[in-house]
Amino acid sequence: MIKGKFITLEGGEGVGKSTNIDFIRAYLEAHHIPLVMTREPGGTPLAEKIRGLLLASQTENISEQTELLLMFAARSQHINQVILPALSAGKWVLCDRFTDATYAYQGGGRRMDIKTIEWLERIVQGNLKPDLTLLLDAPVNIGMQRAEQRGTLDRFEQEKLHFFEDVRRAYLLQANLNPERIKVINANQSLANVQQVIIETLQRFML
Ligand code: Z5A
Repeated sequence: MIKGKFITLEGGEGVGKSTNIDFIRAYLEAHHIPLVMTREPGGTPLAEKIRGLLLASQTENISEQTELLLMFAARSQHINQVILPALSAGKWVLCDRFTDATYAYQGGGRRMDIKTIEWLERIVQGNLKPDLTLLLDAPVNIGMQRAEQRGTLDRFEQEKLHFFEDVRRAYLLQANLNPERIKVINANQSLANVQQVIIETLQRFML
């Protein structure tokens, strides 16, 4: 039986997920909420190995279908080993990316069939969906500039501008389709302002 709450943080390249997830964790912990913080792809030793395979630049071409199946393989392990046990124990789960990223990157960026993604989502997740998703949104060039300042680019980060434009469009479509769950936050403003909106959103969610 699920007792905890499941919150996910989403957004394109360099929009500030890593920066803000620590902020959200601190906010929830200050409210004495028992919390597990995790990420996708990854979150268990096996799923982290799959993440390594997915992010590393490979000499062998990874087909789109392989990429999609690896995302869901990692997710299946993560859900069963970490997310469901934590939620059942009454903990909240705060996750850096989840299935909305699959709709955005594999569906939008790679243009894979959405029905296939929906089908895998049903198999792997059953009824599990986040209770709240914070979608950090910024123009692609802003996020790319921020991310590039960090140096080496992973396999996804080497994609071209139009790929990230498609990812952003797909994320915003997901938000339009799920307005109750997905809250879009303008990440193209000062960090202080972004975090003020995050607090307001969390306060409404916790009422
Ligand atoms: N992926 C997928 O394809 N399908 C899936 O189903 C899933 C994932 C789950 C790994 O994700 C890749 O997996 C991801 C999609 C794919 N690839 N990409 N691209 P990840 O979460 O590890 O990777 P990421 O997108 O590369 O995250 P990121 O680049 O680390 O971005 P970020 O965490 O959103 O940004 P950040 O590190 O917090 O911020 C970047 C810089 O901007 C940093 O210097 C900050 O100090 C600065 N910053 C942040 N906010 C601001 C504001 N408001 N103003 C100014 N500067 C700021």
